[in-house]
Amino acid sequence: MGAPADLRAWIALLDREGELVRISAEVDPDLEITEINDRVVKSGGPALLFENVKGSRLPLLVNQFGTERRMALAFDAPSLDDVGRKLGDVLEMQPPEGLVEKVRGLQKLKSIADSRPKTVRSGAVHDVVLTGDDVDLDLLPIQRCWPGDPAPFITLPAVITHDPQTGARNVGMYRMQKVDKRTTLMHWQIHKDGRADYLFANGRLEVAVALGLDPVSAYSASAPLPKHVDEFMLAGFLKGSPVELVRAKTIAVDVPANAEIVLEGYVEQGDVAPEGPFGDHTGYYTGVEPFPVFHVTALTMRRDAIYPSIVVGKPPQEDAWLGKATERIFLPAIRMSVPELVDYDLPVAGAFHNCCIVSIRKRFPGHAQKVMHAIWGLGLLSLTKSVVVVDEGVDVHDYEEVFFRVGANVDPARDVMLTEGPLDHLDHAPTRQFYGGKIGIDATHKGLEEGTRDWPPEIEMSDEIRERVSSRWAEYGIALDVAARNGQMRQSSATPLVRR
Ligand SMILES: Cc1cc2nc3c(=O)[nH]c(=O)nc-3n(C[C@H](O)[C@H](O)[C@H](O)COP(=O)(O)O)c2cc1C
Ligand SMILES: [Mn+2]
Repeated sequence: MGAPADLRAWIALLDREGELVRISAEVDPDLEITEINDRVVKSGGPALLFENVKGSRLPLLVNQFGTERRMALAFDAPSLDDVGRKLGDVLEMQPPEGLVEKVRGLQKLKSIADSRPKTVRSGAVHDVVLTGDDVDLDLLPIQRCWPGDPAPFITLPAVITHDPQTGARNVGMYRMQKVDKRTTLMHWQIHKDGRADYLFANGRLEVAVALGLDPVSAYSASAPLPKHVDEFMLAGFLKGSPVELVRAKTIAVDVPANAEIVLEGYVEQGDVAPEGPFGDHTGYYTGVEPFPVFHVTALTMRRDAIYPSIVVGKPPQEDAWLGKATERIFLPAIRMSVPELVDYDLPVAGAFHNCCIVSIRKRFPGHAQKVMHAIWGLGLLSLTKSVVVVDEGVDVHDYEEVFFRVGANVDPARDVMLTEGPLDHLDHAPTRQFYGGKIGIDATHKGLEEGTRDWPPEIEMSDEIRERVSSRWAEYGIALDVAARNGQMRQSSATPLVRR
């Protein structure tokens, strides 16, 4: 079947799977949709297609990614870990031995070849083309998400730029505050590739913004790839078919041919305006800062275009699942440089940059500290504020178990490392923006090798007794809800989101 080819195929799939509700009652994009969506997201409810949004003829789709099931469905995969394995298979490709392996190797090479975006001559995104004075962002049902937001924000865009020096494409997801009919702001944070393209520009930088993509392409805009890697290539690879691009109408940038909506335009060096405040994924309002002004030169759309939106706020929100997809998909890539890493978890409540729990195969004294430093040196993970390291065999997704290890295995005077480094653009806690303290907690076992006392053995029942009790269980006549027994100690607000 394959991953959905465009937003419409995705909506049809969601519908068939009972994962979509159409709402015909008129709703206000000013705050009302946020409150409706918030209740649905928090109860694990369906994607919402609002067909009658006040002030616009376009329907609005929200919560398309709001559960683990829908996120896996988007990739046409049984689970997010399967998507990660697909990438891992290619990263860890070895010279094939024997015919079967050679054929399998060729299939992998084909999947890499397919990942290259393909240029096509025309696309449905150009059904409607508005340029110059006809450009009117008021046509779109842009949400104002939270009471403290000063304006509506476009929240689920794929922003396409090219590196002025190398020509390499970059696609990123950055919120865009609406200023007027033909202008928005572009919230490029300082650590992001999109920002770097802008800073390299000598004067003007052309920018295209695609709205309403197939779910894998939309996801890929949020993926933390190295700067020189095109996010649409990742999308093509994960979809198993190339992203189809068509030349934009007013700028020299290619845009997804089947996007619902595209905004074409430019930003210019020195042309900035105050952005925010914005009710952010940190759970707080991000303050006002200057950001580049995006001038829209064309608005193109499919006939009966559908506008996509997402609401961030106090976690958990829909973006939790975009983050969890990244966590799972990038595990094999992280293992390429940190092979001792068994698994990791970025708790949703930690807004992704606040906390990272890793389990490692510990081999030598200081190994946990090595891995902390590796995390603090890896791509956007480098912004992580706290790293907790546990031994292999500890389930990093089980926060009760992690808490148990931290409590039991840590001598705070010995196992807590405080250091400093770059912090997330949105982190309001450090005294200085962008830079501050980091904490590493080594909750692995220690022992004589690391200069501590002998480490005691953990309590485990013997296999023999376990098996005996299992086989005799009926005899005892004790009725037990097995799920409850296993889960009893773990039921808390910290129940992990990803269960495998
Ligand atoms: C819903 C959502 C909204 C986001 N908003 C922003 C934003 O406003 N500014 C930003 O710099 N990153 C934002 N991000 C994170 C970036 O999309 C992400 O870091 C991506 O890797 C950036 O791509 P780049 O490194 O190619 O620039 C957002 C992510 C999601 C899922
Ligand atoms: Mn990038």
